[in-house]
Amino acid sequence: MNLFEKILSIHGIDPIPESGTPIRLTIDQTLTQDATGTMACLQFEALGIDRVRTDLSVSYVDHNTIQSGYFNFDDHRFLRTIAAKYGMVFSEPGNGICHQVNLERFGVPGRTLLGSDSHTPTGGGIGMIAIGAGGLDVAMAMAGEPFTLPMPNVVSVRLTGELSPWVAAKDVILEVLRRETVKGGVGRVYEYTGPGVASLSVPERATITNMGAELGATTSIFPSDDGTLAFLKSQGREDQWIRLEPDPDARYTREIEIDLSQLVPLAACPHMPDMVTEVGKLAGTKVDQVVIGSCTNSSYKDLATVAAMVKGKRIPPETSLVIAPGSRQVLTLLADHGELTDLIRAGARIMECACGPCIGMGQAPPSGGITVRTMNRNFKGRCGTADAGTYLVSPETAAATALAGAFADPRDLGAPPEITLPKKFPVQEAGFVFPALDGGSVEILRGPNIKPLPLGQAVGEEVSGEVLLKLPDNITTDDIMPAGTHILSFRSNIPEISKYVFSHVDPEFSRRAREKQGGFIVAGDNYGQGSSREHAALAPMFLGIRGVVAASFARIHRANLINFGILPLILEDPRALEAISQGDSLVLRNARENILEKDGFELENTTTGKAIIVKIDLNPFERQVLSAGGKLNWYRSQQDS
Ligand code: MIC
Ligand code: SF4
Repeated sequence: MNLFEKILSIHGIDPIPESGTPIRLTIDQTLTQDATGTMACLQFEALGIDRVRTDLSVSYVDHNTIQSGYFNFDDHRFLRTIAAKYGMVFSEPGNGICHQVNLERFGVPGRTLLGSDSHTPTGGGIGMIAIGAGGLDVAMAMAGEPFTLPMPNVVSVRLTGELSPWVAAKDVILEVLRRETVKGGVGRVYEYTGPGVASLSVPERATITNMGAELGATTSIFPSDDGTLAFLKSQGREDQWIRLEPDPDARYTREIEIDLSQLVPLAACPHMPDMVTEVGKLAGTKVDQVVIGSCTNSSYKDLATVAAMVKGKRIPPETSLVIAPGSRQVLTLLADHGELTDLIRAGARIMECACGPCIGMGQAPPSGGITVRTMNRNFKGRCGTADAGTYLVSPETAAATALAGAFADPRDLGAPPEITLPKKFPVQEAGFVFPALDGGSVEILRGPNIKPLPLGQAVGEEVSGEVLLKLPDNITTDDIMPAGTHILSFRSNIPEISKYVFSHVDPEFSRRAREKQGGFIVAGDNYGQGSSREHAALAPMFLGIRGVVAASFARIHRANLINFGILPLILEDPRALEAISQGDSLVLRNARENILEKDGFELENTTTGKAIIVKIDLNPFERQVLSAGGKLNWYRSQQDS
C-alpha cells in the first residue's frame, strides 16, 4: 500500500476501492477559520447537535483581524462563545494562521483533518490526510458525519538528491506547479517519496503540501519519519509520533521524479501560480514591495533566514518590506533570539500573526506596481490592487530581492546563513481557549452583522433562466466572491456580501442577477479554482443562480455548488461554449428526474433553438442533496422523516 491508502485503511476503508469510487472517510480533527467559520458554526448549530463529535475541532481567527468597524470583533466574539458552547478549541486573533498553528500544536501523523480552508493540506507535511472543504462539509464532520470524496489517484513525487544552497522547499512546489499546472491535480493526491524526503524538515514539507492546493489536488502528503519525530519532539509532543511510510512495493498511478540538486530559485509570475520561471530571468526588474509570511512560508526557519540576510543592512526606501509571522510561537522566538530587532532595524514593517496581505487585508501595492510575495496565490487583484503584478517566491529570494530593490537571485549572495533551530519551541497557552467539559450554559453572543443562513430551492420540473455571465477558463473563487478588507467583513451576512459577487469581473453582475431573478453562469475549464470559500456558491445561490455550465470544475467549488443546490453542469463537448452567449435563455426540462436519474441530458438554448448536451457527474448521495436544494435541506428532511 502507499501511504495514503495506509491511512485510509486505519480509518476503516479496506479494501481500497478503484479510483473514482465514493469513499466515506471518518474525520478525527477539523479546523475552521473566521472567514469561513462563522457560516460553518451557524451550519453546525442548525444541525441541532449539542457538542462536536470529533477528537478535536479548532476554530481559528486569522483572516480578518483588522477590526475596522464592529463587524470583525462581533464575529470573533460569536466564534469564541460558540466554540465554548459546543466544545471547540478557540485560537484567538493574533495567535497565528490556522495552518501554521495547527501544524505546530495539533498535527498528528496518521490522523485525518478536514478544514474549511483550501490550504488545510499543510497538515500533510506531518503525515496526516488533511483535506480542504466547504464550511458545511466541515460542520457535518464536526457532527460526526464522514466526509465523502471520490477515491483519488495517488501520484508519487519521487525526490532524489538534496537542495543546493539558497534553493528552498518553495522552489520544489513551484517546480511541481510548472510541470503539473493549476488544474493538473484535480482528482489526485500527491505523495512525496524517495531518498530526498529525509533532507526536508516538517515545516519545509508543509510548504510543499500547502501549495499543493494550487494544483487543484485533493491533498498532498509526506511520510512520518525521523524528521517528523524530531519536529514533534521540539514541540513537546513526541508521544504522538508513529512511523508511517509507504510499503516498498507501493503502487501509484504515476510517478514524477524531481532531483532536488538540479532545482534553482523559481518565481510564479502574474497572475497564476503555475506561470513559473527562473528568478535569474527576472533579475534587475525593480520591485515596489516584498511581503514575507502566509501559511506557505512563515515558519521560524523561514523568518530567521530572512532576518539573518537583512541584519545590519537597510532595505532601499523605494521598496517596502512587510513581515507577517505565521504564529505567536514563531514571533516569540524571533523576539527572544533578537531576530525581530534585526528585521525592524533593516526597515521591515512588522504585521500581526495573521493572513493579512495574502488575502488583501491591507498592504496593497501601488497602482501598476510589482509585489514579490512568499505566498501561494497571485490571482489578479487578490493583493488589493487590480493592476498590480504579484510574483510568488521563496523567503530567500524575497529577502535578496528586498535588499536589492529589484529581483535578485539569492545564489549571488555568497554562503547562506546557518540557522540553528531551537531544541524546544515555546509551547504557550496564551492565544488558546480550551473548552470546558460542559458548555451547556454558555450564551452565544451574536452581533447585528450575523444574519441567518439562507437555504436553497429544491429542484422542480423545470430550471430556467438567462445566461447572466460568460467567462473564460480558470475562473477563481477570488473572481466569483472577492475578499479584501471591505468585502471580507460581510462573510456572516449573505444578503450584504451577495452585492459583491463577480464585482471585480463585472460590477453590474449582482444588480443584473437580482433584476432577472437569477439564471445561469457559463464558463470554461477549472471553474472555481482556488479557495474553499462557500460564499462563492452561497452568495450566487442567494442571487438566484440555479446552474453553472462549464467545461470542468475545481473540486472544492463543485462540492460547494452541490451543497447549496446549484447545478454543476459539465459540457459534453467544450466547443459547445461557442454557441452560448451572455443573455441567451436556457431551460432544463424534467429537471428533477434528470438530476436524480440521468448522467447526461439536454439543456435547451431557447434563444438560438439549439440543444446543449451536458453531463452531471454525481454519486447517488449528491443527487439527493442537489434535488433537495442543498445539504442542509437534505439533512433536515432526513431528521423529519
Ligand atoms: C484563501 O487563501 O483564498 C483563503 C482566504 O484562505 C480561502 C478561505 C476563504 O476564502 O475564507 C481558502 O483558501 O480556502
Ligand atoms: Fe490565509 Fe493566505 Fe493561507 Fe489563505 S492562503 S489561509 S489567506 S495565509
